[in-house]
Amino acid sequence: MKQDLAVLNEHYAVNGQISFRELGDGFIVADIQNSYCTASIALQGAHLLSWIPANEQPVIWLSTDACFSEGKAIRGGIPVCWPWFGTPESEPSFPAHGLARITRWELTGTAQLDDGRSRISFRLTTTADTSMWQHPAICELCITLGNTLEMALTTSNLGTESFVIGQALHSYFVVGDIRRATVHGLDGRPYLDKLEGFKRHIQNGPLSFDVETDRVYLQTADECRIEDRALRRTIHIDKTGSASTVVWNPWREHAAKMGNLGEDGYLTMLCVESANAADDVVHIAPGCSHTLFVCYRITHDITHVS
Ligand code: TA6
Repeated sequence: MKQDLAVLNEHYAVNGQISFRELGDGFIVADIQNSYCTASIALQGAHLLSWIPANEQPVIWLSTDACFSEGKAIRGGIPVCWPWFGTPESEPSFPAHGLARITRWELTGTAQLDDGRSRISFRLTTTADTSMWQHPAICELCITLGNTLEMALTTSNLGTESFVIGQALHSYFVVGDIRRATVHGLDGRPYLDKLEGFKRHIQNGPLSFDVETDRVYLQTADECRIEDRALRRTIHIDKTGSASTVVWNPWREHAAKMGNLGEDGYLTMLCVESANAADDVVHIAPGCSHTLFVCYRITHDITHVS
């Protein structure tokens, strides 16, 4: 059954917690509100657009210049990069970060949990005939929304041959001022610096930001923290099933070239992406599956606000 607005609101709305609306020309969004948070998720890409815990500033950044039209990547939120990260060397014409984020997913479930949190799940099915990715597979995203945000991205191989995926939850986080934010949890980890032709380095201490930064950290399963001295909060990024962490801020010049980050948008966003990219891509055998899981939460424990 085609999942149009009427079908979605009839079969998947949850009274007072989950409803659906159109952002124009068939671009459908789920709105979630419960005692812990409000959120919005586009059916294209199962793309989370916002998450605002109660009594908290927005946690997920969305460009004021983001556009919502079928088949076009959305600037901000949490793009699901799948089944490749970046652009495949062998297929430079393929869309950056995969086909999942520019494809409409099927809604598979909505629920209000006993603890009052909301849960919503989506599925993307590929076959031997899928353009750019001829593998029978199912990619599922289960999102649980409360005063924490949990996302489980599961890939199942339905075919008879192994395949390799690159993937990321390409999360754009809100910071009060990128110049007063630091990322902790990557000290000592190897990383590929995209701005130096993916030259390999080792991270020394926390990351601070005063220039364009675009790095793929490898072999790291560790929790990351964004310490935001401007908003006097810490965003905690826990993960499992992810060996890479990507850190990106375009800074002024690149942001201006990209043209859709809004006026000085780069100053209030920071991507810390839980991924499997570069050396860390995932091999999935027939009949097997893999899950990348993240949990985001906020604490207010920053004392030094220099
Ligand atoms: O995740 C970092 C990155 O790969 C950067 O190199 C930059 O291209 C960013 O993603 C934005 O990608 P997008 O395809 O969303 O414009």
